[in-house]
Amino acid sequence: MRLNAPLAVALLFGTIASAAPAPAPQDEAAATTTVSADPTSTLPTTASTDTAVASDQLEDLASYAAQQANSSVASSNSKHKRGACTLKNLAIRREWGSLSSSERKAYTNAVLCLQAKQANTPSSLIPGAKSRFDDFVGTHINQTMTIHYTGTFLAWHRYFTWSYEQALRNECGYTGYQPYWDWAKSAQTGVEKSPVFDGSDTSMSGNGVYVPGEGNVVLGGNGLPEILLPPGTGGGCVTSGPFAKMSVNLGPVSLSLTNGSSVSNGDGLSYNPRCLKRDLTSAVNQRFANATSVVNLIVKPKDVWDFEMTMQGYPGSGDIGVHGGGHYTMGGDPGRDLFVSPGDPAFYLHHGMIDRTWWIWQQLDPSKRTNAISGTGTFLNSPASPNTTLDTPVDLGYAAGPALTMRDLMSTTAGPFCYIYL
Ligand SMILES: [Cu+2]
Repeated sequence: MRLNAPLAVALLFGTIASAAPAPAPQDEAAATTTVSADPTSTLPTTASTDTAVASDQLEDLASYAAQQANSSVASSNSKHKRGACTLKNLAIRREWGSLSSSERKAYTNAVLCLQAKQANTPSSLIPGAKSRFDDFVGTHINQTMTIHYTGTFLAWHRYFTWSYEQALRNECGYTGYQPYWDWAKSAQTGVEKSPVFDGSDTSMSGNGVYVPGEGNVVLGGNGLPEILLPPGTGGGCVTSGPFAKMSVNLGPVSLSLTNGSSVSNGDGLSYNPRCLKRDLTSAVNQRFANATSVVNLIVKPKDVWDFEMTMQGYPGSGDIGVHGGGHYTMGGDPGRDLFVSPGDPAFYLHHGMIDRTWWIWQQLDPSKRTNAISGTGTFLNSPASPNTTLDTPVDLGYAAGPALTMRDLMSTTAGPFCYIYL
């Protein structure tokens, strides 16, 4: 699809320029998280405002989810023997900080390999897509308006992140699995000190060079209250770690700047090589994606509409959710660009955590939540479009294999997927 330029420029993570009527949730709200009597009863039902306590709550929720997922894989194998996913081949995705140095290097080396491999996308379609890595960025740019604030948001990004992990493994010899970035941890330490972004050889590269005198990033407007985000501690090119020399080839499309404006380069599909910029912003991490926010997101919403809207931020609420929170914590270019954000390799660690959060939420009531979908095929249903269903196709273009349906993407241990998070 081609993007409508003024709308594209107005679009930001977590908010839009014009409020559109929200589609009615199509799934019934589950009354409570407690399904099977006992184990969940010891789980937190409200998030502690003390982030140290909330961090423990998050650990409890995550380990409950892992037990739940493990036992469902074990029982589906013994009862039906149909699933390709067994306890033996079940992949475990881990937090970046818990990987060894050599595991982290294996991961970043595989990403560099994808960036050095020829694109599959024909240059007639996306002239700026020069590498396999860019195939993913280009696909995301092309579909931005139909995969955010839609019924496909969670599942699309699950499939996208999984396909990237598969490309790293199958095309670049990576033998590990997709790591994730736990925002709750970096909110405690400060982003610059987190193992994901500390700029060391075993990080995902660090901050950009400090640019003095930056102003605020301004989100919202046009009838919605403005959200002001402070600048971070960087702003310029990333100069250390594995991605110091990488080239961002696509975009910008709707890049928020720190003087309150935004910039675009048309549809963002032409070749526009430039450095990776970051503007690490702990204040954004601590405001929107701390442990309390994550636990709240997991325990409060009882239906998937509330879950996905809370995660992305209800327009006009002043909250950009953990989704916007993570993106704007990275800042820079393409970190602040809703369309081009997968051009920062840390995108996939952020979306690993997004997926993990959804997965934990699903495991709290699997029978009701595994296949719960709410929303339509267009950004906040503007323009109006049909409801997303289990039969809705999800096509990642040249990034990945053939289109799948939503049905295939709802569980991480059925269909094509076989992974859990620790
Ligand atoms: Cu996205």
